[in-house]
Amino acid sequence: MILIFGSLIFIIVFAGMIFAFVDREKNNGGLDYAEWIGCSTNDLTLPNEFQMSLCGGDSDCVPVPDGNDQREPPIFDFRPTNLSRPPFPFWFEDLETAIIQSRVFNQSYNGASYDCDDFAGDLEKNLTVRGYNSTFTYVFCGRTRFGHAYTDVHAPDGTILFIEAQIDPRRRGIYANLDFNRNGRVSARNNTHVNNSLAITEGECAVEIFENREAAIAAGVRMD
Ligand SMILES: [Ca+2]
Ligand SMILES: [Ca+2]
Repeated sequence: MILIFGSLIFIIVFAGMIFAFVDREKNNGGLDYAEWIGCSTNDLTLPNEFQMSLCGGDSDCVPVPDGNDQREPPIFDFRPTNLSRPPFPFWFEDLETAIIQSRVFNQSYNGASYDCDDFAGDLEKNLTVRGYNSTFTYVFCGRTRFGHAYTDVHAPDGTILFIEAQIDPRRRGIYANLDFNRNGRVSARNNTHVNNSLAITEGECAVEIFENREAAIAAGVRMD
């Protein structure tokens, strides 16, 4: 009797585990999200922690806003590019060649004088000169007080790639997935900064896209 009862409990628990797994897969559209989106890490459950490691161990790569700006400027949705089936394969190859030739990733990280915003700003300039529609993205996460900067490149079909400028493209992981809440789009402010760490746009973070690093500073983003 005890044996039968124990077996029954085991079967119920095991079935629960299977249903939990199926449900999780269903929420992700039945796809391995990491492979689908071409992101910067194999484990997207901790995107912020992964990005912190890219700041040379300095989690305050760019300062997090702490003001009391109550404005609510419009939020735009950007579509990340599916890197497993890129619509412009030669365009992607050329882009990676351009990033390698820029050699920005070879700069030495220095938390006081050359950190993420400098990498991202310099790569943006370099790619713009090479003819790419390139922009600069500032990310801050209010709850964790994490800040980071990326270079973006806009693909010919209007989708956007967020690039970790501190990584050699010959290694995996230069494309960052900023779809923190996994709803298939990156919600961001465009050329506008809100100095309020609670003014989030994407998951628990705010994503702000600017023409370049200088435009971000002019809009009020603090860079160290
Ligand atoms: Ca999203
Ligand atoms: Ca800096």
